[in-house]
Amino acid sequence: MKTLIIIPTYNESENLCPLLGEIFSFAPETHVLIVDDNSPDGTGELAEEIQKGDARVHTMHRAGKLGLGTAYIAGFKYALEHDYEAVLEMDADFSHDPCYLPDFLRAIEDADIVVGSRYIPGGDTPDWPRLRRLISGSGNLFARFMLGIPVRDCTSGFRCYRRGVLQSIDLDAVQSHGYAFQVELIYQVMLQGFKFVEVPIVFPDRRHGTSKMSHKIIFEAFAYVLRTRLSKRWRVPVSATPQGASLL
Ligand SMILES: Nc1nc2c(ncn2[C@@H]2O[C@H](COP(=O)(O)OP(=O)(O)OP(=O)(O)O)[C@@H](O)[C@H]2O)c(=O)[nH]1
Ligand SMILES: [Mg+2]
Repeated sequence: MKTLIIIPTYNESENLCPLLGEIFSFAPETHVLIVDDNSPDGTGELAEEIQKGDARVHTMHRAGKLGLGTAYIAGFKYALEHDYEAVLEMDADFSHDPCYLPDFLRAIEDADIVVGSRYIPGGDTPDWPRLRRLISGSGNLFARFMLGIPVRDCTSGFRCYRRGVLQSIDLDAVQSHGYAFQVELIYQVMLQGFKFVEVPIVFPDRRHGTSKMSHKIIFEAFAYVLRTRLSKRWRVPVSATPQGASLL
């Protein structure tokens, strides 16, 4: 399956080269799109340099820090325009370990969406302090039970979608930017009854650089879940039942 891995970057210059090296060692056939938001540390220029020497690498430059959600939307549109059949989302900081790529590529053969999950047997967040585990774990439960999402890690940003899944979503209508983006997207996808699979991932802390996570991002996710649940248009996703439809 022709696959594109979208990597949004903001100040990831130390991670980029080793990350691409590992990605291509585990998944040599895939292509990568780096969506850089004019990183002050030169990540965009570095991506451009790498692209010159490797036809599998593509770069997209945006004017400034416009957020993770819009970076993914821009990447999805690129993937659809360039006829990719499967599209992966992945962070640049090694929290999403490229060693799992073969699992994703295998699983997408029999599913519409593959989610890398920290909350199924085999998944873990070994480096997180108790408070971070509590925030992420309870945020996940809150989103799942309020909206009726059957996926156990619905804030995970390590995912693979079949092209038809992305085509089924009105990408211009997606509003969220941070973790809420992942929740909004999986809710939209589940509403349509696509077949999903979760594969376990161990999620270590980033290797280099600093986190862009903020209280604002956590609040956005909380507000999205509440707003959606209270909206007249809220309904239980079809995929919550075993009869969920599928592209397959
Ligand atoms: N293009 C773009 N990329 C971003 C933006 N914000 C974050 N990123 C990238 O999105 C990925 C995830 O961001 P992180 O800062 O690692 O956020 P996180 O993984 O939720 O938080 P940590 O676990 O603390 O690392 C990384 O590859 C970042 O470089 C943005 O505004 N624009
Ligand atoms: Mg990270």
